[in-house]
Amino acid sequence: MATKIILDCDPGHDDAIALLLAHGSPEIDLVAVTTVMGNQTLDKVTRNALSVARVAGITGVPFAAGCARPLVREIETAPSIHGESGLDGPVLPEPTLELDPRHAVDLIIDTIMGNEPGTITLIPTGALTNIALAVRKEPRIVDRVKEIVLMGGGYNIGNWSATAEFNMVIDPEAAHIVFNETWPLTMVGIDLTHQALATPDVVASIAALGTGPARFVGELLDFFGETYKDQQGFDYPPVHDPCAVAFVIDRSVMTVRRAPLDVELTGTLTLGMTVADFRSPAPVDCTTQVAIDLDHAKFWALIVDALERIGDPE
Ligand SMILES: [Ca+2]
Repeated sequence: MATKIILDCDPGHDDAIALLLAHGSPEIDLVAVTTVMGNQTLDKVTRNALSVARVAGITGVPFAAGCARPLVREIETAPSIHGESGLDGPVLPEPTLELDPRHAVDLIIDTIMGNEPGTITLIPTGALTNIALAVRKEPRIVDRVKEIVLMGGGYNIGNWSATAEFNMVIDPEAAHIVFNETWPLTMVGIDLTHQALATPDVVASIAALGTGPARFVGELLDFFGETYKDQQGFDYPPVHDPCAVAFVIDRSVMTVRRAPLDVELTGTLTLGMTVADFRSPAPVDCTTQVAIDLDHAKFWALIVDALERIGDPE
């Protein structure tokens, strides 16, 4: 049976590919999409999510907008990586889906509480603001979700600062709330996602599909590749967010290690740094784990397969 997921995202080039991967994979039943400020303002990332829905041919799935700023801090966006629109590169089609009238936090709660216990997987690929507010508003979701598989953080490296990853450092208080609940949680951080490089062979196999959505992904990767080269010194762009979706599709796409997790809230050099305690053995009550090694070929095969299944919706 397909796994029901809520994708909580801030599209974002890699979020867009995560959405396409979720929609095109038979192992996934996409039941809701929620947005949060991050890569760009809430209005922009929400419009981007709806544009990607049109590209992918997604219908009948509620999309809801969430938090327009972090819990405590001022909003910080990433135009240097994602451009002024948040999804620069391809022409973004006019959305055809109507936005759900509910706030993302309420759509998340309604979806988790309205489904059988242990059936909804949360996949956050942006700041954890919506998830933190949802668990404060309805604490019963902790025992009710199947698991959380999030993209963010890292146990060795940072990207937005020397020690912190973007999704974590823009709302560390939200991350603190999410990491300190007892739900099963997998952190797919940049130690892992920096292995998910869109290498020339990958780009060629996507281009060979020849469909509209494949061209869209190619244009996303062109822009993302340029900014990652200029801003972060990468030869090829690391495509972070689909890694979390891939893990839900196929556990064997990466190795993981159990470890207690937390996030730094007060450091002057380490604000937003995620800390995984790798001392052995992990406590018996530890419900968190971190992603270690990616199977690059298997990961990209999932994305190519999903795009192939999506075909040409328009
Ligand atoms: Ca994202």
